[in-house]
Amino acid sequence: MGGVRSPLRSDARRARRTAARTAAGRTAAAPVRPARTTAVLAAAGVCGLVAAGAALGVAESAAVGVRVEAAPLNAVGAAVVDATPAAVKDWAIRNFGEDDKLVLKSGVLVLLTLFALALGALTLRMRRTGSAGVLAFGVLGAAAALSRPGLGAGPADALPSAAGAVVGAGVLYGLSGLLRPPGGERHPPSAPGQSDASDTDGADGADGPDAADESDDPGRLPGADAAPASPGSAPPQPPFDRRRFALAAATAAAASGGAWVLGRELRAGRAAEAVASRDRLRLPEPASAAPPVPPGADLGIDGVPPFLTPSGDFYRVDTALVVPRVDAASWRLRIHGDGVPRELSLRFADLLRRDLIERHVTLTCVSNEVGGSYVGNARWIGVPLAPLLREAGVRPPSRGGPADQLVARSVEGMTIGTPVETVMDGRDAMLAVGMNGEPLPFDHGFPVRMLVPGLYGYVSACKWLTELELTTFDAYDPYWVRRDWAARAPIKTQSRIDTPRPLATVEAGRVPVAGVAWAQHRGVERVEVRVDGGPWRRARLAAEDSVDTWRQWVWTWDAEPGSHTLQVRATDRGGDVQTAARAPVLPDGATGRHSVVVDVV
Ligand SMILES: Nc1nc2c(c(=O)[nH]1)N[C@H]1C(S)=C(S)[C@@H](COP(=O)(O)O)O[C@H]1N2
Ligand SMILES: [Mo]
Repeated sequence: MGGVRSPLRSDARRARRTAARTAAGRTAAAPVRPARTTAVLAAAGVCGLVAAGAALGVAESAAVGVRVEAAPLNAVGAAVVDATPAAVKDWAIRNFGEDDKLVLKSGVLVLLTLFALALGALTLRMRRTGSAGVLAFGVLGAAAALSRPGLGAGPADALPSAAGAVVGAGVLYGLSGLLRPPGGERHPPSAPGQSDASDTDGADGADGPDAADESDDPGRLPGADAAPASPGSAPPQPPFDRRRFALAAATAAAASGGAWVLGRELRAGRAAEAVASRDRLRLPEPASAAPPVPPGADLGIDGVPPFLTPSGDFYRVDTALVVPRVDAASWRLRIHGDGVPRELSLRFADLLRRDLIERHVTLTCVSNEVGGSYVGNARWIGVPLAPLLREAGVRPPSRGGPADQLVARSVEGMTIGTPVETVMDGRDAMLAVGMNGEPLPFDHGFPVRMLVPGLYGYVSACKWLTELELTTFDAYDPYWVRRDWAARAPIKTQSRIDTPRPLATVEAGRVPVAGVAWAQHRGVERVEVRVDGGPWRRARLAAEDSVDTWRQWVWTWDAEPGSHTLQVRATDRGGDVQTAARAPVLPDGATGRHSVVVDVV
């Protein structure tokens, strides 16, 4: 509570200085008021902060009884994420990368701190209005929680914010009541012409008439009125009973800290069940194992990522401010919708009893800039999706089925739409349960995520999956489509130079230029490199694992001194050459060619 004490102590010093000046015969009113005002203001700020902390602490532990997402910080953060225009979101992903969530949470906290300070200051003049302000924030938090009707969300999501706000408002009201002159004494009568509305207030915050409490008189703070009316009267009153205030503030802060910690602990306990369910899980042997990675698929060149991306290095893109911790034991998947004669409801164990496939698949994010890092290749184990849909009676549109869109829903309310035709066209679309030989990491969708080779993640790769609904593209726009991204988005043919790095300095002579290229489900046919806009040179391609995986490539450059621009392009099996035309990532993926400028010495 150092933040509480120091302003009070410095106030004591100021009061002494003021007293000395007063004794020296200076006019009291003008110089005294700012000093006391500062002390009272600081204490009022403390009131605001403690009240905000109490509100958050209570809300946090209340959220344990509802859902993590219903805790106000999470709810407001999520609502901000949802309301952020696609272009801004994309800018944030680009500039903050995987720290974007941290930046968002910090931003919300900073704003909240400022508002808390402001409300604290407001209570000095309008005690009830200030406290009511806390309630207004509760309404905001509740509205944010309710604005995300994810699965399992309901009116109860408003409760944590409401409970927090009521407690926070009470704390603010009570604490600010202590910012009045001590001893229950009435202030000395005001000099003529000075209206002194707060004089009618009881010193202990047992409020007098409303009009006094809601005084709008500018420049007049309750504590400041404790200044002696004239030199030579009674010794200067401290603006309020500091000890009492500090004790109350510290108690409230400690209690709300306790509530916060309790909430965290309870939540951790719940997460522990999910963690245990993951630890217990032994993935069955796949009925159809991935063909071994061909020798030569990994060129082993310094600076080029390995053919298989370790799960810990795999990029992560999602809107989840709290990574869902789903207990596999209580997980369910429901498959239903248009043209589903036999609805399915599956448990995790039901999935594992089916024939599993294991495949290498390269996943790419639509937000990946040309040359960007939102692409990774893993060995996935999962249940083939098309047979599951057929069991439910689903027919693709080409066979007369009424639904052309498969909407996947996650436990936290994400919706991702995929063409039914694509899912059932024979590719290895799956409900993945394993990644690189282990159960899915929580970050990547434990216990089950969808995966469809050849489609960007936002139209295929729903993590923390819990529902599959058959519908049409006409009838339903999933999450990202409502935010201006394309409804259909096959991955575009791309290539990237990983070495040399941009603006690297290299020695003249033979320099390996290398990287990766991808054209999922079509396959990479050719990669070419050129220097300073010269003729295209064919790079050596690493062995192909499958059309669904990226390929490394290398070209040996006879580098001459000077500044040079290297550029790369890939051609896919369909004969399409990666276009030079630049397109932004919105709405359906960036195009253009990656270039790197290097200095040769
Ligand atoms: N539940 C959920 N699933 C999601 C997302 C999300 O925000 N929430 N993002 C999608 C996007 S945009 C991508 S690119 C992939 C990323 O998967 P990864 O984080 O495992 O790499 O997940 C997809 N699945
Ligand atoms: Mo993505």
